[in-house]
This record gives sequence, C-alpha cells and structure tokens, in this order.
Amino acid sequence: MGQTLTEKILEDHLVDGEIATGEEVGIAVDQTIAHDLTGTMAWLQFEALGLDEVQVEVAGQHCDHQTYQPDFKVSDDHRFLRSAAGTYGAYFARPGTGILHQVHKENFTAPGKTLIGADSHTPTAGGLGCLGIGTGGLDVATAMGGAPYYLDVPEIVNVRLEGALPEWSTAKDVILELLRRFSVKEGVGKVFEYTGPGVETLSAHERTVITNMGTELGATTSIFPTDERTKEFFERLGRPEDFVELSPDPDAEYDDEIVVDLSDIEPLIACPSMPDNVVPVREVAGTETDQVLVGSCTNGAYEDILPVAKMLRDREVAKRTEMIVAPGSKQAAEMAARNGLTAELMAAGVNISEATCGACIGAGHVPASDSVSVRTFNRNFEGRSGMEDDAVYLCSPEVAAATALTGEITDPRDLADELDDLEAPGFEYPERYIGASESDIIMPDQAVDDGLVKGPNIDEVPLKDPLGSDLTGPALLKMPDNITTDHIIPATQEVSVYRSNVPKLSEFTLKRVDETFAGRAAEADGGFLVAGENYGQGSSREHAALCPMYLGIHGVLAQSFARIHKSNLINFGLLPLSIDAETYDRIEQGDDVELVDDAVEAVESGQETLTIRVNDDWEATAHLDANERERELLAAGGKLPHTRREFADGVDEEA
Ligand code: MIC
Ligand code: SF4
Repeated sequence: MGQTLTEKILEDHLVDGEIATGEEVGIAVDQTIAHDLTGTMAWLQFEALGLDEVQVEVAGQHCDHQTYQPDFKVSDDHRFLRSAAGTYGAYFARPGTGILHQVHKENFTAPGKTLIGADSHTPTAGGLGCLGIGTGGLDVATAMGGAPYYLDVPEIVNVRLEGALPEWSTAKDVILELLRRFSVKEGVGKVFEYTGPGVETLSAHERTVITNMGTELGATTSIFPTDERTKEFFERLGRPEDFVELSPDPDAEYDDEIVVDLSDIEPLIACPSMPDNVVPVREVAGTETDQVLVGSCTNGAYEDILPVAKMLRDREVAKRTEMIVAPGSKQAAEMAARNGLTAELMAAGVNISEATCGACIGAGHVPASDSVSVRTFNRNFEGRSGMEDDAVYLCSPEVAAATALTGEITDPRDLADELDDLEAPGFEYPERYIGASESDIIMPDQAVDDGLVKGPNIDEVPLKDPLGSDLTGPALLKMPDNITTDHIIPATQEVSVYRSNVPKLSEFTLKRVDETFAGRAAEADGGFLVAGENYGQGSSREHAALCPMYLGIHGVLAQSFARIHKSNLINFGLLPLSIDAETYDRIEQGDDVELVDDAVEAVESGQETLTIRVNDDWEATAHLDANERERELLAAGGKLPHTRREFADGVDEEA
C-alpha cells in the first residue's frame, strides 16, 4: 500500500513506535523554533534539565511578539533569550526581524524536515513540504536537547483541490472556506494533506497561508507536496539547495477525503468572534470599519503587501478608517521599501508598523470601544485584540484593502465594478528575496554571549510534587465550550510581561472568565476546572497549564480538549479528564468533587474509566485518555520532574 506524504516524513524520522492511526510514535526532530513569549520558559527548562548544548540541526529563537519593548521586563527577556541562544547554540533573530514563522520560512524551512515549534502556527512550514507541529515550550526544550517528539499518529485527511481560484479570490479564502465547513474543532487529531490538480495553481507562499491557518481547524498540522512552484520559491529565496521534491504515493490511502473546487471560492470573511464564523464578504458588506490591519504570520509576507500596495496606488484610505500595515518580517519590510511600495502605502494614508505580531495579541493598535476592526490575521477570539467587547473580522489582504478604501466592509469585486481602473492584483513573486536576515540573524558561531543573563523579573521554573493519591477539592470554575488559551492566560501586553515569572503571571489566570478565580484557587487546597467542548483551543501557550498547576489545580473535567493544551496539561501534571454532556450539565461551580479512585494507582495501572463523587451525593464517570508515557509523566508531577529524575537516574547508574 502506498504512503501519504505525512506517513513518509514520519517514517523517515521514526525512532519509537509504529505508524498506525491513533498510535503514539516518537520522531526525531530536525528543527525547532520559539519566540519571546514561549522561549524564556523553554530555555529556563533547558537549563533546569541540566542540558548544555542544542542537539538539533537548526534551533531558532525569535523576538517577535513584544517588539515595542514596552517595559524593561520585556527587554530583559529579549536579552536573556539572546544569551540563551548564544550559550546553548541556537540562532537568534533580533527583536524586529519579524514573526518567527515568516522569518523561519524565508531562511530555514526545508521540505521533508520535521519542525517542532513553541507556537501553534508552526504548521505554516507545511506549505513548503515540511512537517511543522506546534507544541508547548517544554516539548521544544527537550527536543532541542535531542529527545524525540511524541505524538499520536493523526488521521490523515486528503484535501483534494480542483480547478483554479477566480480573480479576487485568494488562498485566505480557501482556508476560510474550510473553516466555514468544518469549524474550529473538527480538525483535532487530524492532518490536512493537500493533493489534486489545484495544488500546482497555488504558489508556495499561498500554500503557507493555508497551512498557517489550518491551526484554526484544530489540526495537528497541514502539508502540501513540493513541485516546480516550490522549487521556484527556493530559487528566489537564494536557497535552491534546500529544495527536495516530495509527494504522496499515487495509491496512498487516506482516512478521509474532502474536495474543494477552487473555482467556486469567493471572497470570504470570518465575523466576530471565532475564526469559523465565516460568511461571504457580500453578506456583511457596508459594515462601517474603523480600523484595517494587514499583517501577521498568515498574511504579512511581501506577497501580501504587494497586492495591497497595488490597490492603494494613487488612492486614499477612507477618512473614517485607520489602516496599519505590519510586515511579517523585516525582509518583507525592506523589500517593500526598496521597491517603492512603502512610499505608495504611506502616500495613501497607511501607518507602517515595524515587523511584529503586536496587534494580533493586543500589543498595540487596540481597537476603540464599540468599533469594527478588519484584519488579515488568523484569530479573532473575543477580547484578543486588547478590547473586551471587540468586533474583529478576518479576511484576505484584497478584502482589507477594498475595505480601507471605502471605510466599510467591501467585496473587492464590487469595488472593481465601481472603479474603472481597479484591476485584480493577482499573485506576483519578487524577482528575488533580499535583505535583513544576514544582519539581523545571529548564528551560533556569531554569538556575543557566553552565559545566561537574567533580569530581576526572570524567576525559577516551578516544579510540581508527584501526583497524590487522594484528589479532592471544589469545582472552582465552570466554563462553556471553546474556552481559548487567551481566556486562560491572555497574551495582551500587561499580562505577557510576566511570561518568565509564573507566580506573578498566575494572578491573571482565567481572570477574563472570572476575576475572583486566581484568588479563590490560591486559597483552596486544590480543586478542579470544569469546561465544555474543545477546552484550551488556540495557542500553544504552556502557561495556560503551568499557571493552573502553580495555583494547585488537580485537573480539568471537560467534554473535550484541544490537542496542544491537552498535552500541556499532561506535561505539567494536571489530569485531563473527559466527562459526558450529562455530567457537565449536572455539575455546578462550587460543588465538592472527589476522585473516588486512588489517583496514583489509577494513573499508573492504565485505568481509563475513573469515578468522581460530587457533593458526597452522586457519582459520574470520567475518562483518562492517556498512553503509558503520558501516565508516567502525570504520576511524576509532569514532564520536567520526570525528565530530571530520568537524567539523575542515568547519572547514578553510570556512577
Ligand atoms: C498566539 O497567536 O496566540 C500566540 C501568541 O502566537 C501563541 C503563543 C503564545 O501565546 O505564547 C500561539 O499561537 O501559540
Ligand atoms: Fe504572532 Fe499572531 Fe501569528 Fe501568533 S498568530 S505568531 S501572535 S502573528
């Protein structure tokens, strides 16, 4: 039987287990990436594990989320990250070099490689045939140290592309169409592998737009084969030697198939406040728009700025609207400047930002109260922009530009009908990619530090005790479906300055759901969280598990979990227990919950069905879906104490 492309890459890197759907495998890691919000903890963990040198081919440390350095704590984090990269052997991309996925794509992503990233949009690399998977920082720390990365072999879905995109429809509309059809949770446990005749009609860049936002489907990753279009991209990047041709076998068998006819795709938009709340742009056309933002790891590349500049050339942004363009990388910014696009955008009334994530997580350009913001980003979870009752729409650069010109949400096809001289910009590559990286990326052999430099806000990594046998405590908080990691630990500026200080960061835990939660949790001697479906969707932020751990939470009783968050809970020794809808409905906040079984025995013996007793009155079943390796981590109090113990045992044995 032939193999899918995903299976081929997994097999090439297999170090443990067998490739069969649902089975756990360990794979060798070629490359890793982390950024300023996840990297500090990852390096502190690397240090706590006693590791002394990066073992992977390429490890990258970026500073992209907090580039405005609004506080000395952030500048201290950046200085620490440079020192850690230099000390341990990673490359360091200076603050302002750009968003990690864009910068890594321009400089290091390569077909056939495995890339583990402490960021949920690591699957961006799949557009170039690289298996990119988002994880918590601790998994990146151990991978950098040479450990395999473990994952359950996902179901592999064949997304068969047919036809070609019509004028004004873009790659962003393709992934919005998938989100419209499949929602933010249907991709959990799946890889979306793109095939079919429509693939060759998409450039390598357009493919990365689709794989980037596959994350919003909940997917483990997304991947495209490589071909002449990919080769052309690598040639223009100046890295032709990194190109490898890869495709699935013609008789590959998939777990499922979806067909998307590209010629049926029209301009789409995700309405507030979920990326799957997708409608045709025409359905919300006319909505007055206060702010338009172009940028992010989805649509911040040079190839995204170019169509915007073409549409805005010799025109003006509507007076009621503020438009900001934040390039995804300094290379994109430099090319836009050298090719005259920046001047044209500025003349049209655009505010040009430095290359940063910034506004995507509410660090700058926070929308005004009761206003509408239209963005080319990938997430519009309520409050993520920094404004609690925000109204953020997600769309393509073309829709964003049309909207900026009119001041109201506009389908660019309708604007083109109105303006005789507005032509569809289409897709265009630059002749060759130039600039920025050489001066801004510090390779390990150029390192300027030879020791860790820690500021006063950089605290120790907290460790949990091994799992206790009697787990009891109140249901401290009951939450609905689709709680995001942005609810658990927001990424906004005032919170993110404490990413390397867990005691302080914990004070913000679930504050957006209930202001009193952190205080109540700290006072209670242990307790549980209760949630509906898809708990912990969104980012890879391990702090969303680490802070509840610090506050003494034993576990989460949820109807279902998002993939990365579930593995982060296990990594930090919190039990992810699934409950059915009836139990969810019955359990109330404040109820006393007791795990009837001896937790240690149940976890260690592989018991899947556990019993919870509520208010000493009624009982229900909770399921622990965890394999042997994960159960060992849970019993030890998490991956950090477990790995430290393993290392210590290894040393004792050798002695
Ligand atoms: C995000 O888009 O939410 C982030 C900020 O990039 C996160 C990373 C983090 O919170 O540390 C992600 O996507 O993983
Ligand atoms: Fe940055 Fe936003 Fe991409 Fe996260 S989703 S990496 S915050 S641009």
